[in-house]
Amino acid sequence: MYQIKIVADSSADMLELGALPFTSVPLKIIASQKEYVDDAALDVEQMVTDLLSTKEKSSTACPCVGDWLEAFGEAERIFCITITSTLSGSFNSANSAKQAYEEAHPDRKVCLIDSLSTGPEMKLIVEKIRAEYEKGRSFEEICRTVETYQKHTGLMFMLESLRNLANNGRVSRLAASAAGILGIRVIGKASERGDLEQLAKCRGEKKALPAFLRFMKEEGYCGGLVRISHCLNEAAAQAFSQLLKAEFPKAQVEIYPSRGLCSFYAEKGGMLVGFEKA
Ligand code: X90
Repeated sequence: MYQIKIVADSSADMLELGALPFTSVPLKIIASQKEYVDDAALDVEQMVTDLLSTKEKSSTACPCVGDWLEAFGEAERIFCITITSTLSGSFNSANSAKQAYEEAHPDRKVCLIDSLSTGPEMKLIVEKIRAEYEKGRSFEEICRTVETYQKHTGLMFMLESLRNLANNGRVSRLAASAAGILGIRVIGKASERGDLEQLAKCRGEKKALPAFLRFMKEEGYCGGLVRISHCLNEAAAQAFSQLLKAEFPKAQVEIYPSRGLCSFYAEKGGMLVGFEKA
């Protein structure tokens, strides 16, 4: 069997992939006093706490071409997954790295995937690649399968604040102004274009979670895999998982804390849900 390597930027919230060669390429979070590298050493909770205590604007930076090339290493068949190209330059620099890599080594190949999403939806894609590889599928077959799979996965979010998204021009000020009002939760999804689309504003998590599930079903969820990442809000993730399992007892749900990049934008209390859909 041929050997593959999977490379994803750190917005996938993944640090390793068991036995398969995997590298996470960190984005950076840049605050006035400090730069945080979104790698395994980052203390996410500390970063979120630091950022909450400052009024100054912070920003982020995507990996550069060299970062991607370094992660590709000497692998011959690479699956490379990025955060949505609509909101980040990560895909662009990965694409330049792919061109350079394939030109320098004509026998090597990079299958580059624009997730048009982030976080838990990227994790589903990575897991799909692993499953197909373990079934013995060829590199080309897996590339095609992933393209189809992406049409059957979605990402939804629940956020308490859109401040960092608005400060960095990733959503409009108007969209951001409702969140930030005490108790308001914004529910939305990754649109087909790969940006944020607002679905509803709810007062309080108690109302938001059932609404979240209703929207998820409207999006086509019918019992498939679910991946939930949260920024310091395990309680909401657990409560949501219970609601979901009450209707879909066989649903396979995984809950985990988001890493740096997603925690920066989802902010304290935020929850991201990646799911399979019809
Ligand atoms: O290149 C960079 O500096 C990174 C910019 C990333 C901007 C958006 C990150 C969004 C993270 C927020 C909720 C989910 C949104 C899904 C939209 C596709 C998480």
